[in-house]
Amino acid sequence: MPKEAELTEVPPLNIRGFKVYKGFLNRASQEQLVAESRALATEAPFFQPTTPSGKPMSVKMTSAGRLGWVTDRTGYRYQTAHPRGQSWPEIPNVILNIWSAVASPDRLPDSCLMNFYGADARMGLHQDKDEGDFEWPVVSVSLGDDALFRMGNPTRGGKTESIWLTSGDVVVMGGDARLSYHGIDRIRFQSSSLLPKGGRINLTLRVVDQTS
Ligand code: MD6
Ligand code: FE
Repeated sequence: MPKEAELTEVPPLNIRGFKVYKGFLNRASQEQLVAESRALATEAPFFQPTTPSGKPMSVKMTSAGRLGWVTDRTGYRYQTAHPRGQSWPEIPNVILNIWSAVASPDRLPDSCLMNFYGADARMGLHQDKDEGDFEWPVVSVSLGDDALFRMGNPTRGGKTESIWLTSGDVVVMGGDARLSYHGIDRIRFQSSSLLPKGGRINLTLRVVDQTS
């Protein structure tokens, strides 16, 4: 298990259930995850999602696991097939091991969403609420360029606080933070040498189906 770092408490973000493990993955583990991500993208190519209103998102997206998250004119949802029709690849064990270490080995995630951020990509404030079960956290892994992560509240509006996520950081949003609004304002393009051409990969792990 690539656990190299202790939990770093992030003092300004004193929200129960929100945890940032700074530097959870060392360089070798990050490189391994990049290789796994490339293999996933070969099987399940990145596509450009559009919001239900028809606006293209600035990130490119694909998934692994039994269920993948998609968005188009029809709406936001999880489905068993890539937009091109094939089933999603399995979630690699190295990614599941991160979940087991920071969430729980008792219930593995159904879905791993992979987002790619180029120079000008961002992610507006959103809640992750298309899952059928909010008892489990959402776990995210940052690879590549630095990203300014903004954390809000369980309802829209109000005060937000921001932190820079860097390559190898792992974020856990559970408990009171599970349905909090959050997003990425911008990345610092080519701030990391992990991806030679620059950019950022974010992997988010989710339990979608209710545990019976
Ligand atoms: C990102 N992250 O880091 C976007 N969601 O690119 C998320 O949307 C996110 O980091 C749920 C839990 C943790 C996250
Ligand atoms: Fe999210």
